Amino acid sequence: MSLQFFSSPTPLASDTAHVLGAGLLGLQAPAAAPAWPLQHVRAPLLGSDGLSFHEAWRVDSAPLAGVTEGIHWRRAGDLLFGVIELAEEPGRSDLRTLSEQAYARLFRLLDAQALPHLWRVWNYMADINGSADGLERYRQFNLGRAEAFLQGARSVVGRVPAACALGLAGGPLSIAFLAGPTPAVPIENPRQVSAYHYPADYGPRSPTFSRAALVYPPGQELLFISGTASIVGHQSVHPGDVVAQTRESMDNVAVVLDQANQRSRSGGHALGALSYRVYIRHAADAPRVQAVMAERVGAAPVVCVLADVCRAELLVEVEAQGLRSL
Ligand code: 3EB
Repeated sequence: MSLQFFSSPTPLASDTAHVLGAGLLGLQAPAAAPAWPLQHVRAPLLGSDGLSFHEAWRVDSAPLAGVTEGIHWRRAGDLLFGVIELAEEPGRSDLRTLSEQAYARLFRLLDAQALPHLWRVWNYMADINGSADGLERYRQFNLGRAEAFLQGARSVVGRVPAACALGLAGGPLSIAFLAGPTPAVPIENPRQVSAYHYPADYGPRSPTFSRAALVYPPGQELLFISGTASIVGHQSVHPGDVVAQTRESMDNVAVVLDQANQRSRSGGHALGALSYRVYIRHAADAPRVQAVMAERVGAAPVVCVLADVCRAELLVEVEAQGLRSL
């Protein structure tokens, strides 16, 4: 069983039987409802000609598929990819409760599939910096997520998945995940306080993610670098300066990569051999962000999308992944 990652500005050629799951970035809706779990990130692409960008995880055996408690999933061997989208109904649901429900369902699925270990989670929600009942919506999300981790008998510190959490202009709470049979090897950043140890000034529950994770599909090593922003210690730095924030984010990515490579069993991942997704708060900043990215990662693929980072003063966030054989 081997896993492959494909990305392209055009729809992927239709070897549909072997798609484990996919992501679609851009405002354009998918042409037809796909047979595989798809996370549609409804955000404008920045600085590219196309309207959408397609990413897919492919496997070399036919996956099992199902829909369990609203989670669309596919499983190949011991790899499980799934997507859950929950709409917020005004007056009937709050983001904290919805987040808790989404993660509770997810953990029930993982337990039922006997693949208990979350490796990587992609979280998107509307109006992430908005407030409801006096609490920022991102902080409500953190409350619900942490409660579900605890309810699901998962640790909220240490062995936690790599993740990102971004705001979009609208749409449901959308959570995609990759899970497997073995624990992810969590990687932290010595320049940053671990997010799960952020002090209470950032919300009543700290975010539940690691700075990166090394995970092991059979014969392979997959590195996920979580959403990485201009944070040193626990503080946001370079407010208002998108170029300095992008450089600081990439300094953090480089340190996380170095930490991961100290534990790598594949010979190590190179900065220029990863695939990058960059979230930019203001569309007008895209050219300056892209110039810094080119300076730091050369010709490596970088997809930029318009999205809100989880602290109002943060203008940019970078995530990356790399796959190597063992
Ligand atoms: C940070 O370092 C920036 O809540 O899952 C990055 C990656 C961020 C993941 C999450 C949040 C999350 O705190 C924000």
